Amino acid sequence: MHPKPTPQQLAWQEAELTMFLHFGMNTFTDQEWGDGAEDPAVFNPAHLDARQWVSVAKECGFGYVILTAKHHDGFCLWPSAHTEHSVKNSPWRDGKGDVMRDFVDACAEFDVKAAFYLSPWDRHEPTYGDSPRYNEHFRAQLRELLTDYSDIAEVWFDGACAEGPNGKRQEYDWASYYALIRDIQPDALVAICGPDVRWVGNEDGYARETEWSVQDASPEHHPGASGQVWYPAECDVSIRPGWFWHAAEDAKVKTLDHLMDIYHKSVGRNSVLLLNVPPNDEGLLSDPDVARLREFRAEIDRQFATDLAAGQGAVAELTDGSPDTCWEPVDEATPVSVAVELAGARSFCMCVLKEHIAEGQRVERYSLAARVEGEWRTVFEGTTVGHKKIDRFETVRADAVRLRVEASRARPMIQSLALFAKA
Ligand code: FUL
Repeated sequence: MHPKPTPQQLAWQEAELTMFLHFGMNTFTDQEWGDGAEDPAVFNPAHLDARQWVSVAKECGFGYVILTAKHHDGFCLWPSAHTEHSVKNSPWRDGKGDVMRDFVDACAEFDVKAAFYLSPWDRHEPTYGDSPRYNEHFRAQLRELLTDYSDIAEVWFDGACAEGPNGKRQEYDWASYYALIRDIQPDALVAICGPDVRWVGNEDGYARETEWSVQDASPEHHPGASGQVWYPAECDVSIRPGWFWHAAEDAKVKTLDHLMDIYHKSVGRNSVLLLNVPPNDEGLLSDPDVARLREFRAEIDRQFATDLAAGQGAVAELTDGSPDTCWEPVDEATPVSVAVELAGARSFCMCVLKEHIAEGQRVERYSLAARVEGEWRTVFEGTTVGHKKIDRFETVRADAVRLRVEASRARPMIQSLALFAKA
């Protein structure tokens, strides 16, 4: 009755941060969208080091990394047997290199989940637009990737679609792509044009204030399903203006404040943040990007270093920091509230709430109050909570905080309530 996440969806959500690596032909041609006529000879990243990409991702707290195995220009970062348009015809490592292999090996070494982006829109492939034939070609590439590279945690499809050389619009056979993925690597999530992860609807990195992981099944992406499904949001955004690296954008890496705003409005709004950090034409993440990522990690750690509610109050389930316990009121009626008494007056300006989403998402509306010199003062009113909700308000000095669930789709299950001062 209440849709719940699969173990794979839950693990993905708990990781909170995914890194996107847009890398390929465009990195060398200074383009965002190649037309497929590019010469493989221009692909030559002299110092390519996938271990650098993944070690930086790991160090900065990203649990998943997605590589663009093939972008719209059709150039494959692995030596596909189904096209000549790939690394095998590039001068890089004398045509013996395989970016995908280096990437998955680095992910295994650093214990980060490996994922790939495979563009259905292919501007190089001659069969594109000849729908059944291209679907077969696309499935062959998918099969190749899923068979030759193990432990793929996520396959990311965007929806770009166009006419092929025959002037006909390609019709993607999504259901057959999903069936193939489920068959070969059943634990892989299928994202965006797929049933497991939902695009939030913009490329700015921002979720809505109200963000439900429970959604109506989409006829296209949930073939055979009806009613509601677990379909959590992902916010994709690039650390630079473009998705691919361009020398001219080395000075346009987003500021720390901008990234923190994105973090609060994505991870802090029940979504996963998919942050793109594009390797450069040497095959490395650039210094300004790496420096900003480290600042980003340090700032998250600083803002959420000390939970002033940890271990406080009589309702231990709420403040014990355990993902396995939660506060659940005895009866289902709302409004219902719970208070956390602090050992004394504390100043705080952020509250982090988490629902026990293993059992679904329930809270529809809530308010937070702080007891200031004996009087309860409302400091925040919100709607959905989900995996994590970060609320910011004017600093108050209070000796208790109260969560009141005003409306809920079922008995609320609140996993934690945490309080933070502005670091
Ligand atoms: C879009 C693509 O057209 C962009 O180039 C980029 O890959 C973005 C993440 O998805 O659909």
